[in-house]
Amino acid sequence: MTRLLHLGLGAFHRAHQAPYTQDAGGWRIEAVSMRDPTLADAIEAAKSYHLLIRAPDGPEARRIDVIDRGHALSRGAGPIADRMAAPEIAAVTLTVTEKGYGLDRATGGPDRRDATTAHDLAHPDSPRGAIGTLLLGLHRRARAGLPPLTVLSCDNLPENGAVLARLARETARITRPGLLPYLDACAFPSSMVDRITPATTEETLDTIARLTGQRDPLTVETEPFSQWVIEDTAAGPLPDWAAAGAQIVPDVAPWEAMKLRMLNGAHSTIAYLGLVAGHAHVRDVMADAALAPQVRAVMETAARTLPRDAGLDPNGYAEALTARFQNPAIAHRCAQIAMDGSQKLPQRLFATVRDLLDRDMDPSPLAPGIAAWLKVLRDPDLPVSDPLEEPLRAAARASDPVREIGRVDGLAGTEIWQDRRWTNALRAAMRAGS
Ligand code: CS2
Repeated sequence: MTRLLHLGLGAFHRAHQAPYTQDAGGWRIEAVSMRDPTLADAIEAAKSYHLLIRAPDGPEARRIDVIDRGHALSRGAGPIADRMAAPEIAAVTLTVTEKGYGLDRATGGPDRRDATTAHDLAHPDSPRGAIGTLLLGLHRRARAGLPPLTVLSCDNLPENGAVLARLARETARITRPGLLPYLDACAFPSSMVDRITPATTEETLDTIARLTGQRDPLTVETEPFSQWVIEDTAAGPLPDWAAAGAQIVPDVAPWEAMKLRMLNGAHSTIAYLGLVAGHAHVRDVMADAALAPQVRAVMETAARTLPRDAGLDPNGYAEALTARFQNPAIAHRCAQIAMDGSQKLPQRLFATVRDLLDRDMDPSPLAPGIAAWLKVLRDPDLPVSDPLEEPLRAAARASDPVREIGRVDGLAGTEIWQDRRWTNALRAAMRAGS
């Protein structure tokens, strides 16, 4: 029976939560494509797809057939909300990307500058975004007298569960105050998700055809490594994800901090250093003798900000990350990781800088990546896909970009841009990289 409703049918869901759910057994998924209706139709018609798992010593194919139905949000939120209000549904999971939350990080509430969010606040019965759809579904579910749901964020945001719970409440306060008690009864566990999933290319399809005899257009390529750490709180039953290898823990925060700051912080650094140096892929940056030590320095510096008593192994993690980034079989494009910097850098790098400054530690190892970000923003020939592209590019091109970036409306975590210890480090990195 379908018991999980997932928002965000992108490659990451298909490479991460879907295989965990298949391995857990018994549960089936109904998934919503937030943008592309053809993907929803294709998944529903095929009822399966391939994972192409790229180990350094050769690829392996795996068939995933745990997704039964596909919905397209662009065709209207109503049918999706109705499914959320079906008695057999017990949990909603989300991979809608950082910007998909429409979160105002300064308030924790909805960001009215975001067009989708503004629309959903004005039209809560015909939402176009993730939070509006979730609230419409929960509203119908509450009205039907059905038990509350577990709502599990699987996006790369720190304390993603708590952030989502607060955002849902703040939004409901405006659009559906009557829903607040029901929201209180739902559970919003936090989770740390990890699996490198480059965008599918023609080469992905050629390889899967070679391995399986079928050129499956729904193939998703990924790495062998996979990790999922889930907070131990729920409103009802969940799949036995622990049996499938997930870690269920009382507090996800240390795991999230390690992953966001070490993996994603290094990843964004790689992406911008790579774009500036003319490298297409992560592995090329890792093979560049001038750049690889800078990446390693980001990991090691981020590790100093992690809690010491949480059972983490940051040294082992850095070793493993280096090998994952070097994986010669994975062609992960710098341009893919570079997108949406304004949504990613606050938790990946700025928060680390802030913690270093608070402890009177040197943040300069994090400066080259940010300096490269500014350089990318200044270069009209380099790709920037970011909801704040216009103001960021303008700030980066100003005569004093370091001062102006800290003033961009909607960019979070910018307290550090007032601190001379950070701005001096950044200016030095900019001079070194110019
Ligand atoms: C990447 C992540 O695209 C990006 O910004 O840093 O998607 C990264 O590959 C995953 O978080 C790995 O788990």
